[in-house]
Amino acid sequence: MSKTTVIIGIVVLVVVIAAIALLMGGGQEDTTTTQQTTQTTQQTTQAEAKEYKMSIVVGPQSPWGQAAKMWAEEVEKMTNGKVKIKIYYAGQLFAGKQTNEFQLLSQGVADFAIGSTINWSPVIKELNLFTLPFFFPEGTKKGDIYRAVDALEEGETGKMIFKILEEKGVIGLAWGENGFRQLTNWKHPVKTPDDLKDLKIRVVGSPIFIDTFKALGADPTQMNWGDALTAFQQRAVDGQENPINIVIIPYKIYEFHKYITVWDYAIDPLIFAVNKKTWESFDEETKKIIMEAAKKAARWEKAMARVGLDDGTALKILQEEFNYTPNITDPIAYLQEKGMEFTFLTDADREAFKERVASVYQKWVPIIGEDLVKTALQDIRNALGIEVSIPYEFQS
Ligand code: X2X
Repeated sequence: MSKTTVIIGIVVLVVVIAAIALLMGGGQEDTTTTQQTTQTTQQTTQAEAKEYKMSIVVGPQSPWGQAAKMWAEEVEKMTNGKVKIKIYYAGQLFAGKQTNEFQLLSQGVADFAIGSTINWSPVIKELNLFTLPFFFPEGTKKGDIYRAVDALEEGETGKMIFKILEEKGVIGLAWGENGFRQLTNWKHPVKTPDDLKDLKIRVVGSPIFIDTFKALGADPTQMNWGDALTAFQQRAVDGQENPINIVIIPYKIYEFHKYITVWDYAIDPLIFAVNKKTWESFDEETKKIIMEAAKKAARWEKAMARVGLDDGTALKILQEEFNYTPNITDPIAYLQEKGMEFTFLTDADREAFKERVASVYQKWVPIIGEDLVKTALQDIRNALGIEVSIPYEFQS
């Protein structure tokens, strides 16, 4: 070994020891400085092109998920890439627990969401209005029940609800639709309340569902959507309830359940919404773009929820306004081809179910608020000229 080699060896050793010492303590200040620099750089980049988060409970196979994409893409395009929105499908932002979505949105963990009123109803009690069982009347002609829903959303009721959301830090921009929820099961047809007796039904984690299905004589069990398909497949439950176009078809529920009852017992509107602080951070022009894009995507999505189930209005909207014809325009025939057996309820059949749920009205109308329920009845009266009777006596 030459003298030079030894000297080089010592120098290397000293450098290594110094480096270790630096890492173990002496260098802490330097590391912090580096972290701070990185953070500042990140903040600057974010300010230039901030990426916003949008929460969706279902996946992109549903028109509900597709509307999210439509909304986000339109906003990005119209703002020239200034507002980028990343979509978190299938409940990724709240680890599957769908009733947490509203809190995450109001806290700004999510900036945007297309939320189901059911999933938000444990926090916003007024949203249980839509799940009062058999509240919406079929009316006298096909499509009336949808006109009743629109009347509420576009009328006083909708205004009151958006005001309540705003007080909780969320701005509602447009109404979409999951749809009227229909019952499916693998065991047998359901036409009367007695047919529910031996059925274990998966319901969402919103308490009014447990009350309703108990009142109807079924055995309800709460489950997140993320766990539901496995439960259907393994027959851990016998049935479930969800809308035809937005959930039953995209999630191929016909692979698990043969029987479907079209009973229109509850509507599940979707709300295109934004966190209030995020909203206020936008300039007027950007707000206008986001609002218009929400309205457009919601109009498409709502028509998708109704196509083939209403009086033909939805298909007309899709074709005339969006130049779009969906693959399935007759969802009932489609599900029949897949082997499903349909039971349609008459008004009299629905009444028999409605009589069983008086206790649900006794408990839930005061929680929802008598004023809001009265306003909803008034909105329906204005639109359809129908007096809806509910199994409840108003106190005030
Ligand atoms: O969980 C459900 O049933 C679903 C997908 O319809 C909702 O998110 C309310």
